[in-house]
Amino acid sequence: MSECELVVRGGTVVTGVDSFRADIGISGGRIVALAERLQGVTMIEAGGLLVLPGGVDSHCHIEQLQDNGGADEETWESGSTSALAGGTTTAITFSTQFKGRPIRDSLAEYRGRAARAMIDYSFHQIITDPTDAVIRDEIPEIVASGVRSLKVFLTYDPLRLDDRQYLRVLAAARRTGALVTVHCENYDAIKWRTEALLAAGHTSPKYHPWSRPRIVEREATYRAVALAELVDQPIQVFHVSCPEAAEEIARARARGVKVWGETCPQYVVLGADDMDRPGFEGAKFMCSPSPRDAPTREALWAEIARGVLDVVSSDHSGWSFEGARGKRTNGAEATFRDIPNGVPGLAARLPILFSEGVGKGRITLNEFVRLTATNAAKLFGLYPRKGSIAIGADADLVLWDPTRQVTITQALMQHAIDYTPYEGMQVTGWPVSVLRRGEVVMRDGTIQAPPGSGQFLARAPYDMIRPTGRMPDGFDASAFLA
Ligand code: DUC
Ligand code: ZN
Ligand code: ZN
Repeated sequence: MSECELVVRGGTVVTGVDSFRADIGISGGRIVALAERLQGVTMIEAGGLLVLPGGVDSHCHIEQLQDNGGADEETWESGSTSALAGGTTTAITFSTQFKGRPIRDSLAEYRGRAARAMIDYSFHQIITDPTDAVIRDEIPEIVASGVRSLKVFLTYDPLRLDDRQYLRVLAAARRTGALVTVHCENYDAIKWRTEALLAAGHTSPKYHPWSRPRIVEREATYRAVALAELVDQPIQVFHVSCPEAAEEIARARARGVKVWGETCPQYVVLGADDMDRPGFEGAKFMCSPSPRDAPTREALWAEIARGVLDVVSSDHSGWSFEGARGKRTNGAEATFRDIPNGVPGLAARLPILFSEGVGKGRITLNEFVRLTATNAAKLFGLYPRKGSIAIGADADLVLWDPTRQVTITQALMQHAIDYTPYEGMQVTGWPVSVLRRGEVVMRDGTIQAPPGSGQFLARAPYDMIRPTGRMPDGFDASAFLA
């Protein structure tokens, strides 16, 4: 065959199903050959290394717009840098809806900011106010533009939807061919317990998990899934933190409901006890749902291994610790209710999952690839362009040293946030270089991609999220009501 522009030689190629020795030939940013002894104009040696598809992080918050006119501390440049440092080449982030303002305006502003990305990207559109105009006009328009997933919150002021609003979004998604992703916690139960905890003087970060025990997640997960079943609309449950919520997903799947579950590194390695560190330190670990206890973490690994939770995203949502912004935005002594939720984890995602998962025998190497790249690419309509090593796929590759021992530090994360909750954690396995569409964009932690070199990924209709056609009494209410 003709000479390739670039060949990655001598590595062990790992996909979601296979591991094999092959050279990878790349031309025009795509994989054009998988064979022995390929020749390229440029050769990259991968002997002794694993060659993985670039990580696909389908849930992270980067430069997300806020209703006060600001945006997340993590910019597209810092967020891309951190992603590439950790072996992630594609991310799906969030465009927000501000009540009373057209979504198309905030989406356009967000797209403008994302134009500085160095990774490839797509968006979920958050729906906070499903007005008639949003349901009839804006959602179809947004989905047609390639933003083929909607995000809803069943808790959090001022984002949460009530059940009727959630049904409206499900129905609109069904009509337009979008996936709905759901934050599942019970709004009133959390509010009630939070008020009681504060009245009792329990204000420190330690009480954040007390405000939202596992049952509030199970309840909301059950409800989210039941209403999705009623409408016959596929959903993904975000950031599952406990086996009770996973059980609701598994039961629905067994009945043929199209529901998928995601979890994140913080739920398999951090714990509620981290929020009990002295002083304000616990705020560093505060995210919702809350990290739980050791038996829960082990139960989550089991749900990952049996495929109920089939995507591990970062839910990277950074708030710096020092200074008057970030975690202290509502004061240095803010109660757990008023401390912003979220932990940064873009760069740590692959190393933690590899080390704690593959390294400790909880998952296989191919499962690791499925969980960190392939399954998200499939579920969000990016496959096989992303998430695979196959002829025609984008040449997004991670050269991975499975034996390298690293202590995670803030400096290695290369994000804009001023801490990592994983500081000091020992991992085995680390990305040594990253290719994005055939260009070397990271080598030994040094990022070589110019801002603006990332591409927006418009997502076309795809089969995986096609409704089943089954609904109670065969009556499609979504066809009659906007
Ligand atoms: N919880 C979310 O739902 N999103 C961002 C961060 C968090 O903790
Ligand atoms: Zn969420
Ligand atoms: Zn999130």
